[in-house]
Amino acid sequence: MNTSNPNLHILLFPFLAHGHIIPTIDMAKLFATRGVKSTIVTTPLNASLISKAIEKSKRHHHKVIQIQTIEFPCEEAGLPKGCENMDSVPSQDLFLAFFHATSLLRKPFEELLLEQHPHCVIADAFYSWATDSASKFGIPRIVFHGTCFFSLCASDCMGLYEPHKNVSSDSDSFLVPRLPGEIKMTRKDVPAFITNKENSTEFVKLLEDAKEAQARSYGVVVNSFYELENVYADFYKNEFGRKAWPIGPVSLCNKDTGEKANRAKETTIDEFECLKWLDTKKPNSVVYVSFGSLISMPDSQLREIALSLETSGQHFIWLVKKNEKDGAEWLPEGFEKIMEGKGLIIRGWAPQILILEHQAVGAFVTHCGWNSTLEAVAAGVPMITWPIVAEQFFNEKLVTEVLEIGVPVEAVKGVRLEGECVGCDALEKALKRVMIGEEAEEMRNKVKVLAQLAKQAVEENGSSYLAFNALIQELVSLSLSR
Ligand SMILES: *[C@@H]1O[C@H](CO)[C@@H](O)[C@H](O)[C@H]1NC(C)=O
Ligand SMILES: *[C@@H]1O[C@H](CO)[C@@H](O)[C@H](O)[C@H]1NC(C)=O
Ligand SMILES: *[C@@H]1O[C@H](CO)[C@@H](O)[C@H](O)[C@H]1NC(C)=O
Ligand SMILES: *[C@@H]1O[C@H](CO)[C@@H](O)[C@H](O)[C@H]1NC(C)=O
Ligand SMILES: CC(=O)N[C@H]1CO[C@H](CO)[C@@H](O)[C@@H]1O
Repeated sequence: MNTSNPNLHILLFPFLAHGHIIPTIDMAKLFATRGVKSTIVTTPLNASLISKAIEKSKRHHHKVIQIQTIEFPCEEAGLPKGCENMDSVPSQDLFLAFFHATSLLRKPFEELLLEQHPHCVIADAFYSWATDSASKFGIPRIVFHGTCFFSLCASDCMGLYEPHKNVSSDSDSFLVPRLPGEIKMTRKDVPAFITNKENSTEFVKLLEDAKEAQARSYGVVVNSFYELENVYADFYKNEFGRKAWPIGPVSLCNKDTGEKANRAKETTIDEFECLKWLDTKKPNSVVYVSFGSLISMPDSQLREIALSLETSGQHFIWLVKKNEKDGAEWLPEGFEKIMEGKGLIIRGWAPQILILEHQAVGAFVTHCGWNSTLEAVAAGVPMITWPIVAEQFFNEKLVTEVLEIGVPVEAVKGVRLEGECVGCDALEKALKRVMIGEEAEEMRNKVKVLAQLAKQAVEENGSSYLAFNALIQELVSLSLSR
């Protein structure tokens, strides 16, 4: 390939969960706008909706985005037929079986590499085997991370120094060694995959493998922007000697309402109905509550949340996971009637970006999944943080302590999903802190500034725009030298 402008071809392989597929579609669109061809690898059931999402935005792009499917071994892994997406796994007990199924994708994936011979593979962090698969064919593997630099750094520092072993109780706090910003944690804040290393469950092993494969990969693309966490972006590159490109927020590549609303899944509520409801509300008067698409809350917890929302006196939109919450027995008696006009409960999937961007929305109760956190930043909405698993606890620290654009739900940390449930007053207190008063005003101002910086980052010559160009340039010269 001895031309000055080789026809660069990137193979993108997102993990099979919506929170991972959606930013990958956005990334493919970004490649397309720079004249780079990309192929998204997925399974048959996930493919149709991806193609719909791409179709909607075709007119903005010059280069093709292709989809290649590989069969998903549901039955072989002990999953129900047609369960090709983490979001459709019927019970959390089957998550491991799902991960196991994804490891069986290695062989068909390698066959695809042989057939497609792309110049680069950008595969999700969960596919730890992809580094070796790609290197078999002399292809660089880049890791796509659904998280931020802060949590990558914090997780590495925790893993290296294990400060949680130095304290005698779960409530004693310690500093995360070496990490800039003097970040204090307690053992309860630390994800189980770090504290439970000895007790190596299969899931912990999986995360360890992912980390190890990441260290051997060519580099990492991160859905974040430099101005948001420059200290940690620099720290990650300089202290750990890794290549990394902050190219986000990738969701900002979606220009019009149709694209923003239909993020892969069709929303369960008519987007206009939802926005019309918001139109009747005063600016910054509505709380948006969502814990993401993966985790479902116990009924007792849902009831507590309902009561907190009622007693806080705030207006709200609450997104509840659909499949197991079709009936409303978990709601306090007559709740929806009492809350009529004040609260809107959406079951299933909501046009999250459009909701967050609406001027009526004044705060976001979030599980701190990075996808959602970044969307809140980009929309300029302060957060009430309620992390549930994994690196969400690190993301919380970034939001509440480093950026100071949110407050935590002060409660029995670390056991916020199972076991004891978080009582009404903890959430109610946090809601009031973020919605009312001087501190609320300060947080709102800070996050609005960040929202502006996010938009600038992805515009021509912005930091993410330039990082994306640098990535493409590097891949071009790599492909020439091969
Ligand atoms: C990711 O983004 C979409 C679209 O904006 C949002 O609706 C969804 O809840 C997010 N997914 C997760 C897993 O947080
Ligand atoms: C653990 O505690 C000892 C004694 O206070 C200290 O010297 C050491 O640096 C600590 N280690 C970590 C990883 O925090
Ligand atoms: C190891 O895991 C088991 C099962 O999840 C749990 O009951 C036990 O407490 C764990 N042990 C340690 C030392 O964390
Ligand atoms: C971006 O930078 C290039 C090179 O410095 C310059 O020619 C171009 O006008 C800039 N574009 C914008 C929109 O500022
Ligand atoms: C985004 C997407 O295409 N989601 C689909 C993935 O596959 C599951 C089946 O497991 C479908 O239910 C989703 O709609």
